[in-house]
Amino acid sequence: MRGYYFITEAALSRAGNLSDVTAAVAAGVRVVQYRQKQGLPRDLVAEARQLRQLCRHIRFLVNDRVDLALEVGADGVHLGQEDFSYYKARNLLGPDKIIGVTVHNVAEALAAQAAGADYLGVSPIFSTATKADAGAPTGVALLAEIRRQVSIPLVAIGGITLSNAPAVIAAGADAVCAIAAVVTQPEVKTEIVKFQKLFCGNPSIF
Ligand code: TZP
Ligand code: MG
Repeated sequence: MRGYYFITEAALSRAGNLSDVTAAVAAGVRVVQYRQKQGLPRDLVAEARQLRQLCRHIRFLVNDRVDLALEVGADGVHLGQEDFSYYKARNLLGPDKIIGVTVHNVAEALAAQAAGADYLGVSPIFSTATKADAGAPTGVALLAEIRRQVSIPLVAIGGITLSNAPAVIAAGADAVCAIAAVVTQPEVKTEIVKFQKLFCGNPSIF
């Protein structure tokens, strides 16, 4: 599991989620997370279905919404600490779906791994304006400490740019997500490819 992890962000996107996800797939990402906090349920289902189709050959995860993930046949969900409980999600999704959990410290990381999470999102590594309630930055030192203490894959997120991503990867991130640095740019595919190149060998996730 190494490479760029794509998360949609319609509020910042220049071209919209469908265009961005098409670009991400063309750039060779192996996982896309649909993160959409606002909208009518029927609109979310319709968009998630389209994205699921675009991501039919790669992993497609849904942020927060276990119901939406089930409805569109997603490969799994990504849950924050205040979201749906891991155990309830696992019961609803079954043993084979992917469940990622956001963690902010070592204790949360150990708890999520012990519960059975498939990967951890460590966030925010640096300060970010993209998520208002992201909390205090962990820095790369805490990422490295989490890397020492857990064995499941780590996805680093929050304030990551092409300049600081090498330090994040060196600290032990298996994958990085950089929302603003990618979806605000005119060529989303080109930007993602730049991140993919930071990973030695064949970038792949899961
Ligand atoms: N979760 C933790 S930080 C964050 C999310 C979704 C936003 C990251 O956005 P950016 O623009 O890469 O800092
Ligand atoms: Mg959440």
